[in-house]
Amino acid sequence: MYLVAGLGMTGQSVLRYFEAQGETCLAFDTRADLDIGTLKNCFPSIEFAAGKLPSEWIDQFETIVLSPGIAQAEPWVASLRAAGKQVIGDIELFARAVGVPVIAITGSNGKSTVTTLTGLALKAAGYSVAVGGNIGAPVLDLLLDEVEYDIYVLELSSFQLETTYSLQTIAATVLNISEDHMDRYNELEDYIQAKTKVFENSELAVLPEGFSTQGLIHQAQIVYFGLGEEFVTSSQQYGITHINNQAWFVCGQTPIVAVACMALQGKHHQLNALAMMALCQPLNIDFKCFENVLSNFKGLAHRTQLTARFQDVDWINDSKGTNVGATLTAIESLGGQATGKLILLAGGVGKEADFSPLKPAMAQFGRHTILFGQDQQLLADALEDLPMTRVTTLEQAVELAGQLAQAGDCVLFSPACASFDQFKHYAHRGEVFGQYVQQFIARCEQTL
Ligand code: UMA
Ligand code: ADP
Repeated sequence: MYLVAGLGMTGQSVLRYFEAQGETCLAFDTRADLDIGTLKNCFPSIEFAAGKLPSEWIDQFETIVLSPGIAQAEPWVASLRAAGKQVIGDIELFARAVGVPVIAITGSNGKSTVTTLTGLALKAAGYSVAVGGNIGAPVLDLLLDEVEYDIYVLELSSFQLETTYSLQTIAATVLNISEDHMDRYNELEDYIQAKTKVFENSELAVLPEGFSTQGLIHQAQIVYFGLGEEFVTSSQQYGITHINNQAWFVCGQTPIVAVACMALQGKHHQLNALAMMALCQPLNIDFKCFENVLSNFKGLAHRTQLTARFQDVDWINDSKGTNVGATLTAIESLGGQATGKLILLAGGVGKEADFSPLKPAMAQFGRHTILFGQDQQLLADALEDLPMTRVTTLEQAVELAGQLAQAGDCVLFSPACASFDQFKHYAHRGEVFGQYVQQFIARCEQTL
């Protein structure tokens, strides 16, 4: 018997899957205040518990299906493991059941963008594609879909990979590594190890330029992607080369698509495009599919998205900037474009990050930083001596940004933190930001 631990999106998808398989399980969530009444109505044959794991359950299950939001280091999980219980995740259950090719994408930043681009390119090539995982749709729900998919494209977090053992992929990537989730990992090395698990049973490893292959011994094949000058020397490398004064995405000597066709701007998106093309290599799809997708894809919501342009000030929603690496990318790419300066709105749950890399970037491109939320003190310490103001709420931050912004400036909402102190999730935070911006603009227009 299984214990399904964690009853968020993942846990509930596991319950649906087990129900469909006729598999019995117990269901538990650590949050004592979780409304399990509704769940009991949906799954009348399953026993539920919230808060503390009932001790009489312990002899009844052999395997825990652990949600990604619960750390294996939690004392109750660690003691059950020590007592011989197996711990797996939803991706492991998926891996044991899936019968068609899988492409897996992880990394600190760009996962959702590359996952989406890859899914779109394969669809353009005529495949029936399921896209899911950390990006949103739990993988077991995809397995239960009535559609017979040809291929799955999965975004996987380090949390999901920690409890995955037998996923086989035709291609997998770790797009990049920068510090994240240091509240869950003792050292950066542990986070990297979780991420590189994605390569364990992969036929093709797609690696960023310079990525250490130490420990990656199982690959049949490795290809690299990168933007370094002179980087591309063989067909193992995806990069950019100038042909007749025009920049082209290439694989070795082979031109794939002109860089200028991309709707998305910024070097990070060029890397995302290269990773996507390399991941599709095993399918050998027509290059026109890449051109079609790259020229039409304008980016996902809450990722450096233009929310409003008012009085020559751009308001950018980068609520998905939930770690320092993402926010740094946003500052550098938007700071380079703006005719004025940046006003950065940041704060939330800091996940024990080192915020110091933000300081030189804000010193170069910033006019002011406005800090809100739980861990603003840590950000304030890291940005010491730069112009900044601390407020409590995002609403106050938006209001102040509006007062400080000058023509040509860009107000960048890229919190570098998780959202859970004041919002349901990053998407909720981004929507609320948009509402405050619209309210601010409406008030200004009334007084004009
Ligand atoms: N929680 C408890 N006790 C429990 C269960 C959960 O306190 O018993 C808390 C967790 O600590 C966490 C929250 O509840 O704060 C949600 O955890 P969960 O494991 O129930 O999460 P799900 O709703 O199943 O959503 C997860 C991913 N979330 C996490 O890994 C935290 C979603 O990614 C993913 O879309 C979904 O599975 C489907 O695969 C979100 C995320 O924030 C976008 N991911 C992190 C990130 O991208 O940085 C890893
Ligand atoms: P993830 O799913 O890994 O969080 P997203 O595609 O959702 O990644 O992008 C999140 C944020 O990370 C974006 O708003 C952008 O600022 C930044 N980003 C996107 N691609 C990259 C990349 N290749 N390198 C660094 N930062 C990136």
